[in-house]
Amino acid sequence: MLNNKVLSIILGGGQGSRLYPLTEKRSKPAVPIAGKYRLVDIPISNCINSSLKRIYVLTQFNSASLNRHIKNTYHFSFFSSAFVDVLAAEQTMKSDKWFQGTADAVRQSMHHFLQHDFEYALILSGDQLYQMDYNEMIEAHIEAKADISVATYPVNVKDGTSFGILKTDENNQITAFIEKPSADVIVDWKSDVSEEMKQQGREYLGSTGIYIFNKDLLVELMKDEKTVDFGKEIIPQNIDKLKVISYPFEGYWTDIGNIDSFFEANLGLTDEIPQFNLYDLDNRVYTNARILPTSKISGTTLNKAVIAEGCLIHAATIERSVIGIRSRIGKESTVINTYMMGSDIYESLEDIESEKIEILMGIGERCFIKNAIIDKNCRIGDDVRINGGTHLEDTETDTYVIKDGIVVLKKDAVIPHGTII
Ligand code: ADQ
Ligand code: ADP
Repeated sequence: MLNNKVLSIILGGGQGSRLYPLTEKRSKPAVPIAGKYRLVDIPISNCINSSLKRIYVLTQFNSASLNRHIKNTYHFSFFSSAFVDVLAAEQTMKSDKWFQGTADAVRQSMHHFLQHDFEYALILSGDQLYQMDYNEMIEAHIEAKADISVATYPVNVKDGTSFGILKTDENNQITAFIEKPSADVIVDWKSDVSEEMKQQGREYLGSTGIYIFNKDLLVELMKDEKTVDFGKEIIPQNIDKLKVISYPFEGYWTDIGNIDSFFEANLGLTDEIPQFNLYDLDNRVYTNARILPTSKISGTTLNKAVIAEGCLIHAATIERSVIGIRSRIGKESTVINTYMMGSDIYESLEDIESEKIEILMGIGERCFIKNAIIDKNCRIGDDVRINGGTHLEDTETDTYVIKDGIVVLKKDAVIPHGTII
């Protein structure tokens, strides 16, 4: 049983600045995705589906919503050794600093890990969308008698500059590694990839940031307090000294660490056959079971719409959009290319009828919303027009941010009737 040998450590998020403003009021692992899940559900579900059930989530700051989510979602039998625990950066006598980087986060939590029996540490990122059976990677690691394994994924030249890029020998041993090479440097880092990958222009082997370390080695490496990051330091500094193996992964895998990739990964779920399969019952994605009523939709033309539970929809049209839990959308509104995260509560009928609430939670009537991310609990008035696109410049106001043409409404934002963005 690998579960007894493996401890899973999820790097839940540093500052989360690339996902700002979604991380303005919550820690990154708690960012809602796909209408009803949170980012952290992806790696945790992968662990559970791989029967690895001793899981730590490391995060820079501890938001109430993250703790609540983990506590409400992941219940294991009283008699099992399974757990999902959140470790937030702590200030101890030994360290008065927050996590400096990924390796530093692991170092600072080492005393928690060492309370468990394990032979391998599986280190995962918290901001990626993929389904992977980690057992296969662990078995490959054991078979190769590796010290460290890195899961790799072929990427194109444009994406390559935001990855660790590596080269391997015929035994998949990593012979060279460079963290986030610049555009002029990366061209020298091509690998001999399959014909299919070549045709897609994916000729560079990128690190997914998914690592396996032998425990004793990890303990040893963590003693050097000067090294704070896996991608920048630990991996490149050790490929000459240790057996560092590449585990090629060819399933669907995508980084969702910035607004653009987060947006595309969510909207990708509306494709006829999405690359990320939420409907595979052998590989479930777990989340908080909220026991919500069904969604009620009236007078709406739906095309490529993914709609979560508990919504009340009267829109005219919803196209290529993901509509999250408890969303309310008013009459004659049009929603295109949008990820609406939904709401935490319903407003009561009495409140709505008493007209005490000037702008109801959700989207009002006769709105037009395109190329937007609407965070939780936003109130969008009637006749609002949000037309995102690359014609808009990056900017920030109290209620929204525009990044790469995507209009991101901040959590709890109130957008007055008739606003045009
Ligand atoms: P990045 O994703 O840029 O590159 P980084 O920002 O260090 O690396 O984040 C890795 C993961 O750790 C993310 O999930 C992040 O949220 C989390 N994280 C970062 N700092 C943290 C901290 N102090 N505490 C807890 N969690 C933290 C890395 C590798 C590259 C690789 C890409 C693949 O360095 O080599 O190609 O991942 O996405
Ligand atoms: P996030 O923004 O990450 O979704 P929250 O801290 O708002 O995080 O947490 C969402 C959870 O908080 C929901 O599960 C909901 O039950 C609860 N919640 C939020 N606001 C309220 C409220 N006004 N009354 C009751 N519960 C709330």
